[in-house]
Amino acid sequence: MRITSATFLTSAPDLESCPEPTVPEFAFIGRSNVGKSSLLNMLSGKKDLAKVSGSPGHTRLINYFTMNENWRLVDLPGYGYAKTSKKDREKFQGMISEYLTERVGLSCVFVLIDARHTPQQIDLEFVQWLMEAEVQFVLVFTKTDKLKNSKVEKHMEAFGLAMGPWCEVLPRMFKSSAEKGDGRKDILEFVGKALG
Ligand SMILES: Nc1nc2c(ncn2[C@@H]2O[C@H](COP(=O)(O)OP(=O)(O)OP(=O)(O)O)[C@@H](O)[C@H]2O)c(=O)[nH]1
Ligand SMILES: [Mg+2]
Repeated sequence: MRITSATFLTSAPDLESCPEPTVPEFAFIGRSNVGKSSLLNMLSGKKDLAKVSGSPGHTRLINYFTMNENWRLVDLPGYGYAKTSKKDREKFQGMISEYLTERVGLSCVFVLIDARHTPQQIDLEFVQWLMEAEVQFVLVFTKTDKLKNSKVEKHMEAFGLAMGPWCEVLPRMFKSSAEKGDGRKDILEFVGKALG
């Protein structure tokens, strides 16, 4: 799929404030700092579309972007940001889980995982929760430019193995580098197919 236009649409503090679900949407989620906003910019071909930040925990809202005028990318707040208060964390968790389970028009969730690490409990728990909630998702292993491909493959395989006990059919897995543009073609092709 070629991206011919990508624009910021709106930011919503909760599900209720999200725009009318007139076109299918794809949401990015993952730990704070995993590279959600960077991947969104890489896919859109506009490097300043979503705000990228050196300090984690910046995206606090459900940020909507319109792509090619017929689908949307949604940048969700990151989970697992240690410096947030317990109350704030619970508020976010409630807001995110409501969005993920109830949003009409949500086609697929991209769960971003930092390719540099062995499987992390927080990511596994989140993915298990998505399975139980029957939310459609795929995995994207980010920042692959930062390590050897053999290591990336090893971490992806380990993640799949860790999911084994509660997951019969493994989800689709992508690799990405916002730095190098790797994964762009595959992810956009996947979206194109989902749009039908
Ligand atoms: N080398 C490299 N750095 C990346 C890549 N993706 C993101 N980064 C860097 O990682 C940091 C965090 O990126 P963001 O895109 O802001 O991450 P985020 O998941 O949106 O973070 P929050 O909104 O705070 O949850 C920034 O310094 C990015 O430049 C990548 O593919 N390669
Ligand atoms: Mg962000």
